Parts: sequence; structure tokens; C-alpha cells
Amino acid sequence: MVADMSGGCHDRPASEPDLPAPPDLPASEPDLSVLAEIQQRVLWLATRIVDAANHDRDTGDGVKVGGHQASSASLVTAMTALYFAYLDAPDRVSVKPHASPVFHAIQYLLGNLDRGYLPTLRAFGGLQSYPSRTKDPDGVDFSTGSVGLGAAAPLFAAATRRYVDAHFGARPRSRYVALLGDAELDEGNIWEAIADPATDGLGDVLWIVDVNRQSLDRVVPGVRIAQWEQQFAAAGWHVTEAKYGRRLQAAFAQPGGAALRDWIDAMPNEHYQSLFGLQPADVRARFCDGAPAAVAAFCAGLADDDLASLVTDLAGHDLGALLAAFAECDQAKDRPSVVFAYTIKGWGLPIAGNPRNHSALLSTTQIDRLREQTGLTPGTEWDRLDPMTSAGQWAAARREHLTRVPAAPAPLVAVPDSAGLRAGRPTSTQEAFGRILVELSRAQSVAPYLVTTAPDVATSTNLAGFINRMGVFSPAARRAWSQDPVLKWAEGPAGQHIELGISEMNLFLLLGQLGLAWDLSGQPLLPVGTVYDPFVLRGLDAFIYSVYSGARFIVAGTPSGVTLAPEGGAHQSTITASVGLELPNVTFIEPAYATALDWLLCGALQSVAAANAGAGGPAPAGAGGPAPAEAGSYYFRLTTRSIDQQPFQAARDRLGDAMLRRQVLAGAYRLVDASAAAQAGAPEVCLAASGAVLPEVLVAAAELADEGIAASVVDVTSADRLYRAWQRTLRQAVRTATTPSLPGALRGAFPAGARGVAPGAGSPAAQHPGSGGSAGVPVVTAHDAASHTLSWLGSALGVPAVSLGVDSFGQSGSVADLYRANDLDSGSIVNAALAALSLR
Ligand SMILES: Cc1ncc(C[n+]2csc(CCOP(=O)(O)OP(=O)(O)O)c2C)c(N)n1
Ligand SMILES: [Mg+2]
Repeated sequence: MVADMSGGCHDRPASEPDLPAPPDLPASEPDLSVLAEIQQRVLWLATRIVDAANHDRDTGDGVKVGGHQASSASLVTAMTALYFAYLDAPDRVSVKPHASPVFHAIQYLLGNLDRGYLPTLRAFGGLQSYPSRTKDPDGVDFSTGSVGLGAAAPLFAAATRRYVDAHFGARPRSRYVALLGDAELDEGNIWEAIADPATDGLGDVLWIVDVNRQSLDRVVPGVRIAQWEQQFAAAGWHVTEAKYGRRLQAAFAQPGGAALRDWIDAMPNEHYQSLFGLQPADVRARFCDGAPAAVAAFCAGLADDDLASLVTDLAGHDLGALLAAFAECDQAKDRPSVVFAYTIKGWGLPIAGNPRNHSALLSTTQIDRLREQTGLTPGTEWDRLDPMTSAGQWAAARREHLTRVPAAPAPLVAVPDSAGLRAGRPTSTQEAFGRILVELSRAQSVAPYLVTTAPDVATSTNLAGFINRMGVFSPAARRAWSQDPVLKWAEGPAGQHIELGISEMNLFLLLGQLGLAWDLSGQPLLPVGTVYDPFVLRGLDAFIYSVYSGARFIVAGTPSGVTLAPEGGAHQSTITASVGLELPNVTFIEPAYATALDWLLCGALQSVAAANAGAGGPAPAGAGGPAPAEAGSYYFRLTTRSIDQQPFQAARDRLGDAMLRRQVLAGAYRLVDASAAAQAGAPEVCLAASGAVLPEVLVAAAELADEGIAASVVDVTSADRLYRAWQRTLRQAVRTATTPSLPGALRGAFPAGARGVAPGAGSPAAQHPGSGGSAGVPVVTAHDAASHTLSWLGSALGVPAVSLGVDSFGQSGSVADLYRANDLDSGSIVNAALAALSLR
């Protein structure tokens, strides 16, 4: 046609609103006239919530508040049908970002949101502009905002539930619903998600596309919908439409009606949308512009007003038609379903169908008129539905129907402090990572909860050992047609690796939902994903989406950096360390040695286990002391470069396991301690480095020692934890107007003299002998990543610093070639140390 015209439910909130006890109702069948009354109130409240944000509050800063009345109106009917007729308590819903006011209006009418929130859309501490799991007060199931991601999330939540049911027993059935805008279908991640075999056959998924034929800027050109429908069908989805309203359907059945239908079906979006801005008297000429005579003849039998409302009668605003479409989808139990619901952007508002209406706001006069049409006054405008009316009673019954039984807290998964990896011979962190997972797969307390996933890089990121032991997940057992003596690829319902096609978007969306399984499926998991490190950036928006949503998981980016030398610039990551450091809710970790990785990975799993059990607090203390209190996800940046483990063993012998583990977890430890030489009077320098470059740094330290310079080496295992510790003390000082102290993690790892002009409280520079002068011991940082990532250390320590790293795109070569090209060879590090000393 016409062209392309062609949440959740909630645990009861703490504060009970003043609703009466639900009456005894013959509840199951909704009365459409009651639903129609409810949807008019939803339309009013959603519109007024945006209006209040813009007109009732003085922000004092002159910045437009905004909001989306037209995008909201478009989904009022579908969301009324869902929440007031279709959904059951276990169902989960993702709401199109710009329809958040509709969601809040509905939660308010259901009694799940206090009235005081209604005028707080987009205010600090108020209702978020787009649905947020972590910040909204009324039980958002899926955060949305970056279009495409929130829509795909329920698909991965359903895949997660399928996995959980297969491994831990079936839970009460949930349906996973996504409400998405038609222009969201332009986002590639949508098609990546539906094409992946990991999402095949998910019969509990229902997507509802709000086909209002408009995006932000324009009327979507031409007729797209047939292509979209074919793409869904080709991916194995059940596809249906809610297209023509009942009046249009009746018209089609009349003589001449077929021509009318054909005409509407062939009409481009632009032509169809232009009808909405017209007075009824002008609709006939525009509608019939270019039409066959039969259409004009059919229309001649209708009065102007009737014709205008007939040709814009769309099923997306027909409650009965939508409920019928949803019910039809429920019958398709072996595959996901999508309903293309034809709607009007701005439905029921004076801005309906206007191509410029995306951010349009009703005037105060228009709001006054809408209030009056809804039968409200300024005194009653925020009221809930009158409990004495059928609509009020129906809302109360739905509130009961949608109330979830809170899940019992899950027992804490006991993760050991160490997987007991034996690390005598030279090894890489990537290899150690694979071996640690194999060790953990032998630990009965942990193994059942581990689930790994990768976008077609499982074997090349060393997950093969884990996969050999635990198998690959498939809802049904699959025959293996070839036997590989090294890698068993046994697929069946007991498998604990979920393989994805090459889509880093899908990786992070799946990790996000696995990491929310404790909430959305009542089952804590320990999700671990792997990805080639440069392609973390390919999935970055989904990574951000998932951690913004509060998901906890572990991802290993490997191999990383120019150390992946022969692979060349397209595979060498440079800025990922900075991304890891800066991403909120993510702890970035880049160890160099296998045992450090063992402790750090177990610590991260402990923290994920604690958070996913709903405990939320710090990880339980292990023998070596508690892992830092974090409630987010973990990003390990690893390498395939095999390095000698002896230097770590030496530090272990010198510091002892308890102290060393504490420092490794805190973010840094002293790998080489040159303080004795410094105390004997040698000029002192500190070399701080992360990851694969440590061997060059150790050689440089030895060369410096030969030249009579005391060079300590600090292995920075987590620049993120160090930086956070530093920032915490600074912010604390800023907020309390006191002198900042140097955080313990920095104090413990860096030589006393390297804490020159930024002394800890009570430890002024002058107290440090051998500090080499008032500016303290200079620092060189070295990292196979952008030099910026560690460059702040100089400032934190208050000493001169020279930062070495990779600040241009990589290229093919040997490790030595690439390190030389980026000044990461030992000679350059020595020169950097001399330069740093000269800066004192
Ligand atoms: C990834 C991303 N890009 C751009 C935007 C800005 N944006 C918000 S809504 C929108 C248009 C959405 O159109 P549609 O999905 O059809 O929703 P409608 O408002 O028409 O219901 C755009 C481009 C965004 N939120 N996310
Ligand atoms: Mg749209």
C-alpha cells in the first residue's frame, strides 16, 4: 500500500499508589470500548508529560528540553493493546526510545509509577528521555536510545532464555516483545541479529514495527515495506501486517473497493503522507491525483469528511486488529514473529502525519484543546483512571495480572581466587586465558555457570580447549559430519559455548543479555566472550549499550596491538586500551603474565558472580584479599606474544603471593625493584608498562642498570583501576576542599621517589631519599596502545614523564620491526629514560 503505509511488567514498587483493591472482574476478555477509553488517556498523559517537561519547568539554562509527542502518539494504540490486554507478567518489552512517555503514562495508569514523576521527564533524577533499565523508576526491561540496539536486545534475551531453560530447567514462559520505529530497520545491526543462526526458531519473540512512514528528517521515500517483509521471511520469521482499519477493509469489500485498495497499495509514502496535512475538503483532489477513474468513482460516493477519515484508517490504531495480529503471532511457536503495524505519526494530535513533526511540540492552546477533548480539566489532568469506572477497574485488574512474583535470590557462585594455572614456560596471555578457562571448566562450583561466545573467532582466540570439554550449544543435538582430532565441535543442548556469525554487534548484544540473565531469566551466568581486539570498536555501540543497561560479563579482546605484527594494520588495535579505560561500568585489564591473568580473571569472575547473584556489592574476599569492589563488566586486552614468565616468578618470590596478588588486582606492582641502587645514590627512573612490551622494558631496565641508573619496572595490570583510584582521591579532595592523597595502589607499586611532587598525605617529597631532586623520579610509560593511555601517570605521580606507544596505524612486519617503528624497542625505552631524567 500505500506505500509503506503499505515492558515490561513489574515487581511491585516500594511506594504503593492510592489504588483501590482490584474488583472482581470477569477479567480475561478485554472490552474494546474500555481499551479505547484507556488509550485516549494514555495519549493525553504521554503528550502532557512531554508538554510539562517543556512548558511547566524553568531549567534556567536556555537549552531546549524536547521530547517526542508525535513518535509517542504513533505507538499509543499498540502499547495500550499490549499492556492492557496482551501481556502476561513474565513477558518482557523493549520500547522504542521516543515512546518512553507512553511507557511511563501506562505504568502510571497501572499504578507502578508515582504521580510526582509525571512532570519530571528529562529532569535530573526524573524520568529519563529514553527508557533506562538502571535509572527509570518503573521497571524498564530493556534500555533503548541508540536505535536498532534496544530492538534487537529482546531477541538475544530470548536466546539467553532458551540457553537457561536447556541448562537449568524451564522457567515460566516469557514472551519477548520489541516495539520499534520503521526507520530503525535502516540500522544494520537489526539484520545482523535476525540473520544469526543463534536467534533461529525463537517462537517467543514478537517485534512490532511502528510503520508511520516517517523518520526524523523526512517521509521515508518510496515503498520499502515489501523488501523488509521479504528479508524477515527469508530469515525464517513469521511476518504479518496490521494494515487496514476495519472501515477500510469494509470499503474494499464493496463494489469498486478493489481498485481503491490497489491504488492505496501502490501509492508512494510521500503522496500518502501529504493527505494528513489537508482539510477534509482538499483530501479528495490530492488522494485521487493520478488515480484511475474507478477510484475517483468510488470516492465520489463519499462525503469529504468520510473520505478523509476512511483513507487514513490504519490498523495500527485499531485495537481489535492489533490484538488479532498478536494472537496470530502467538500461534507461530517455532519462529520469531514480526507485525508491521501501519500507524500515523502524531495520531490523534494536530501534528498528525506532518513530515516535520518528529520533534514538534503542541502549543499551549493545542494542549488545552486536547485536555478538553479527553474530558479533563487542569485540576484533574494528572488523575489516574477513575476506579469507579470500567476503565479504572480494568486497569486495576491488569495491574494484578502483570505483577511478578519476585524471584528468590540465587545462591552465590563460588569462584576460586585462582584457577591454579601452572605457568613455568614462556606463554602468551591469550594462551593462558584459554588454559584458565579449561581449568575452571573442571571446577564444579563454577563450570555450570560459565558460558562462552565468540563471533566466529572462538578457535583463533584459544577457546578450543573449553569447547572441547563443554561443547557447543544448540537447542537440539546436531550430527557432526566430520571429526577433527584436535577440535571436537559437538553441538547439542548441553553445550556451553554459543557460536555467533561474524557480527561484533551480535557478540556484545548477546553478552549483554547473558549478563542480565540473573534478572530477565532468574539465572545468574558467568558470560565470557572473545573478539579480535580491533573489532571491539566494530561492536562498540552494542558494548556501550549492554554495559549502560547494567549487564555484567567478561570480554577478552585478543590479539591486540602491533604485537600482532605480520597481520598488519587492519588487525592491529591501537585505541582500544583508551576505550577500555574510559568506558564507564567496565574495568579494563591488560596483564602481561599468566599467573597475574589467572588471579585477575578469577577476581573478575568473582565480581560478576557477586553482582549477578543480586548481591551487588564487592566480590567475596579470597585468600589473597578481596578483589576491588566493582559492579560492572570486564575487558581483558590480551596478546599472542609468548613471553618469559621468570620475571613474574622473581617478583612472586620477592613479594610473596598475598602481597603480589593484592597489588596485581589493584592495578600495578613492582616487577623490578631498583630502590637499593637508588638508595646507594644512583639516579633513579621508573619504567611503567602494560602487556606485551614488558620484555623490551626489562631489557631497557637492565641496560640502564649497566649504565649506573636505577631503573625500577612497574607492570601496570590495570591502568583503569589505577586511574580510577587516582581520580577518586582527587574528586574526594575537590568535593571536600581538602588536600588529595596518593591512592594506595600507586603508593604500593611505584618507588617512593617516583612520588615526587604529588605526595601522599603526610609523605612530602622531601621525605624520600634518593628522589633525585625536587621533581622526583621521572617515569617512562610504554604500551602497545596509544601513548595517551598511560601518559596521565606523570601527572598522578607529580613527576616528569615520557610516554611511548602506538599513535599511528599499524602495518605488517616482525615484532621487532613494529616496536622499532613505534619507539617501543629497548633502545628507545633507554633513550626515553634518559630524556625523562633530563626533564627533572
Ligand atoms: C543510532 C542512532 N542514530 C540516530 C538517532 C537519532 N534518531 C532518533 S529517532 C530517529 C528517527 C527514528 O525514526 P523511526 O524509527 O521511524 O521512529 P519514529 O519516531 O518515526 O517512530 C533518529 C534518526 C538515534 N537515536 N540513534
Ligand atoms: Mg517512523
